[in-house]
Amino acid sequence: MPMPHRTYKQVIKRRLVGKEGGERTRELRAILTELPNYKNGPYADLRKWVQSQLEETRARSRVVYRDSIEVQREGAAQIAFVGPPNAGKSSLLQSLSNIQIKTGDYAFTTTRPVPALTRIRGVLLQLVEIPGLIEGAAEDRGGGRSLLGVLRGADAIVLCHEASRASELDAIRRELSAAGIDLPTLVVATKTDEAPAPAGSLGVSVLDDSSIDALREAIWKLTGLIRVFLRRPGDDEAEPLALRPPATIVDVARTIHQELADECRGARVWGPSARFEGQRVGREHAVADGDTIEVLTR
Ligand SMILES: Nc1nc2c(ncn2[C@@H]2O[C@H](COP(=O)(O)OP(=O)(O)OP(=O)(O)O)[C@@H](O)[C@H]2O)c(=O)[nH]1
Ligand SMILES: [Mg+2]
Repeated sequence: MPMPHRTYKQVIKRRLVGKEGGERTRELRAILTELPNYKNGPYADLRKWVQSQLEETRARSRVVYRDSIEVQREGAAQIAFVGPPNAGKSSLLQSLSNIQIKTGDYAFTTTRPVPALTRIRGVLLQLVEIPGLIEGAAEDRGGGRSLLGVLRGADAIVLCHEASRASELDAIRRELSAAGIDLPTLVVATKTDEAPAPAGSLGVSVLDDSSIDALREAIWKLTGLIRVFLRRPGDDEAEPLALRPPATIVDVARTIHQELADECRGARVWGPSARFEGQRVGREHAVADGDTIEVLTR
């Protein structure tokens, strides 16, 4: 004898409290099999309600997944900040950009990847803090696998450790290599106001502006990008464009617009790759860091 439908709905709601994702889906499915299968009336409505909950839960799982892990790429390169919990990653991101991130004197203040935009040498770069990677990440401990997935999409890694705790990087390096992640890497020793940086690490302290400037420069080198300056007719301000070498005139044009790349018939070049100032070159001319370029079209 089924219980009154109103009571039944209360019971169902109670069974769902605190359940999300797969757990909630399983519970909802179980409820569907238990519900009397009437075509009409309050029990049919109840069944419809449970089914709508099932749909909603599925949709929500997809959204939560995307919100928490994926990072929309922006800027000319993506640099991941990786390190043990409490190493000072959020504090560095904050010093390098102007975003406000939660920092804290305890482990796992940051629980999902946090992107921050910064401009280095006039080029927009994206920095991403990866929450403290722990041992076993490659076997998905602590949701490590999706974090490693974010890392895999990055262009370079800044490995952070507290100046007095360089050995904490060993476990992280093992996880990275177990996951087959092999990116250009800069090792940074943090909190050098408390302890000196060991050899092989770039020492930084958020209390020392010049160390942050040095970090900026090191990050720029790490990206491997070159800059060319774009000159437009009638415009004296040349804006920097970042390119991954080797790059040609037509690559320069393409970073501005595909149409410009199609119409480009060469360029005039001033700077390191030009034999003389204002040299007229073809589409396939290789550009160099520091060139100023005026793209010529038909
Ligand atoms: N003395 C000193 N303390 C610092 C420095 N950088 C960070 N800290 C402190 O170290 C603690 C951890 O800093 P966070 O930036 O939150 O570290 P995190 O690596 O992002 O930590 P999780 O996100 O929890 O993994 C905070 O109490 C910071 O104030 C520094 O250069 N010098
Ligand atoms: Mg953090």
